[in-house]
Amino acid sequence: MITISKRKFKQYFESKMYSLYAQPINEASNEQHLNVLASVLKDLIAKKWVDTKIDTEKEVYYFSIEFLLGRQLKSNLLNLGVENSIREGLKELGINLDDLIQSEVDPALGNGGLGRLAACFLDSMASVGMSGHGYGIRYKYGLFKQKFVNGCQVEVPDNWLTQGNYLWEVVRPNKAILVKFEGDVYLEEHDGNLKVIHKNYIPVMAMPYDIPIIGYRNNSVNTLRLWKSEIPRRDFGQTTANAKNYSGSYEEALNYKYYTEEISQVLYPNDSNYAGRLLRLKQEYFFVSAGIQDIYRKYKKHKLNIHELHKKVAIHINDTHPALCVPELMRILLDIEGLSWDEAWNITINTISYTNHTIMAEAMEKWPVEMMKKLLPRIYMIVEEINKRYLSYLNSKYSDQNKIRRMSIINNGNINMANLCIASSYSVNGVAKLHTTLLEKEVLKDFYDDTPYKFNNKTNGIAHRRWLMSANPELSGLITNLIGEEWKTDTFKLKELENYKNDNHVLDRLDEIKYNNKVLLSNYIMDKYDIDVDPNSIFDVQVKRLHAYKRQLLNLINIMTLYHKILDNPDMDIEPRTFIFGAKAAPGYYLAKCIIKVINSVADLINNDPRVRGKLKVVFIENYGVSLAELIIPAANVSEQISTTTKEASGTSNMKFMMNGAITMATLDGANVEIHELIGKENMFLFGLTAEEVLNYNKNGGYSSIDLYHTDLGLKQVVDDLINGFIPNLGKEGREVYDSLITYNDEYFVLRDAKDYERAQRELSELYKKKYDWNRMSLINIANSGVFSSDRTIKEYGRDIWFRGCEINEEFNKL
Ligand code: GL4
Repeated sequence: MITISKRKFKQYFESKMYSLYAQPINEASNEQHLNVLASVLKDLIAKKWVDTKIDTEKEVYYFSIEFLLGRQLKSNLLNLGVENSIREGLKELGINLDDLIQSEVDPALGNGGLGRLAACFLDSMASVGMSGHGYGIRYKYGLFKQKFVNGCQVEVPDNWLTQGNYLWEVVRPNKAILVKFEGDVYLEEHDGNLKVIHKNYIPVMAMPYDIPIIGYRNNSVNTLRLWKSEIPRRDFGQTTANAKNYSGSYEEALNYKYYTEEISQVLYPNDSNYAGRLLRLKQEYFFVSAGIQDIYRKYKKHKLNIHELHKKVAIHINDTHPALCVPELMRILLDIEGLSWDEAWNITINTISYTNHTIMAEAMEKWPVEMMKKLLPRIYMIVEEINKRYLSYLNSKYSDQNKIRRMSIINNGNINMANLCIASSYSVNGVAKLHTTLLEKEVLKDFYDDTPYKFNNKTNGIAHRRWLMSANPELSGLITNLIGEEWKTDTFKLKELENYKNDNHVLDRLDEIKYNNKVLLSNYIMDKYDIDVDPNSIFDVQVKRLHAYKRQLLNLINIMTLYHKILDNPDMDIEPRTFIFGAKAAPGYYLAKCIIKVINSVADLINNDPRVRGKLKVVFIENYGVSLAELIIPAANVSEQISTTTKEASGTSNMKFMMNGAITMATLDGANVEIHELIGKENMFLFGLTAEEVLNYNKNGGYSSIDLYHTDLGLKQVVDDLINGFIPNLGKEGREVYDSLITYNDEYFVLRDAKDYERAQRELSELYKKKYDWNRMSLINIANSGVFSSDRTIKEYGRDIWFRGCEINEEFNKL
């Protein structure tokens, strides 16, 4: 927490304006105002933004190839507690703070849930006072911007660094690090000792850009360090003596420049899908090597004992993308520190912990041996040695050769990165109860049986400061009026809201706040798309990546069914609904793109049909991301969490919606299971196959979608609509979607669950008519959402993983 008076702030702002731009405030652009404000705030926190606490505390390093931060200004002001004085000060200078907040870029350095989770964790680590820092990549281009052209997704590059630099970053050239690719590795004798020599490598410079992560009113400022890849500068301190020799030709110089800069050029736009590209492997090693070397350098600078690294440092790998932390740490301990293999291994395995985020086979990273050998010769040698020793351990314990093959790190010419992570870490966690159970009982059963003590669950969470306090100020205000301020630092206190569940004044107020948020979203939709949506209709929202398993298609089939029903029965009594979608498809994911086109075509059909006016609307909001989520989620009545059971590891938007009072329509998948445990089936809408049923079907080759299609005529009608011209403007995309359901036997059980979904939707619609019952349910949802604060999640990581058995950080051991 910092304090600054309005008067002081104004002086500061003015002099900063002069020092940065040499011009008066009233001549500066909005962009300049924003730069000046960020610069003033950075000055204010500078003293607290200390480099390291490694001397006094164990430090956590969270490695993630994605950090989906969202805009920072509002959240920084909130956490610092200076929003009011600054708002007032700016007003007197003729500047509107909200304009500045809205004009900030939204750094999209992640795809979806996994990257956003990493950002929530940073916020929580700082806010609970943990010394925990992020390491990632400063992509020049973030996730593409999505535009619809004739209903189809078109990707536009996200050139977010238009001004060259990011508002909140500080570049630290004195801390640049050398990362080595390719080359030859061999052993040489030096004074009777064998030394590993790496020659002819390609040197790449990793330049650190630091972003401050400000804790909530607690004086903590942690760091997110993002690395940019560059050609080594002339004054670069580290030696490149053994590097590859370049002839000096112009062309070669250009190629080399390109080689280095390409690495941090662009974020891979896939969510839950592994593409196996060489450049991606370069990215992974690049940021891992820079980060591990950075930790090591800091450690040495503070003259700490290398034999005790694991007592001072916790390294967490967010999915397998940073798995090379294992061989990289081994490399440093072996080749630079000269430790024995056994000691290096002991330190490594006690330093590294790993989170698994998906059980979908197509997301599992498997790098070809040949690719890794060439790109990272020394790293590959270490992986090979780890595997050799691991196999000899397995062989000493088991005789089942199939089992050993499944557990092997290297198999069939590929390196299985999940296996490497599990074998080399002291903790493996899933991200929700069902997901962890599936890991233990199905997907990673061999490993669980072997080392059950490594496995644990950490149900995901969300930063309630961003997703409730900042995104929904009116609701936050009501909560504070009712139960006081304490919930802001202890979200379990939200439970006290249940005392008001029969208080009609409170329920009315809740209704009014939801309505106001719906008006804000309606205005946005009107401005952007010229579609008039009624804030009195049910806002039924599905926003997330577009993926077959998330089943936007199931939602669409229900909309079509409803549409036909109204056409057949124009006097039908129906609660008016606005169905809202937001979703990006990976550019190479053809079926997902077809689904987007189908939804857009159906939206056109319905929105322009006077027969359903005032009853049905469908809106697909372009370019869904963090900033839009902050507008959409507080305005939702219904939260669609309808993935095929077993497929969504956790989901996190389900938690955000719940905290904002939406009612969840769900399968018992991911963290919906925990939501259900908290509030019971009477406070949400459940439907669909159970996990057991899905697993059984999968073991027996699925169900027959074509049989169902022929027996359920209602379903047949909407499926046929995809190909019979009923939906205007739809060509091959309709056929593709049809085939996924009928020809390819509906892998995700869309048709199988459609009837039950329709039933649950009907019940929901009935409930909405009873205003107080609906709002009571909404209140109960908010009251029970406290457990989903990522503060809770982070404290559990601290207690069970990072600080386990560690005398320092008493606070986390107490929990
Ligand atoms: C994901 C899961 O799909 C998602 O359910 C989960 O909430 C998220 C964070 O744990 O991780 N895994 C991958 S891969 N992408 C995700 O969003």
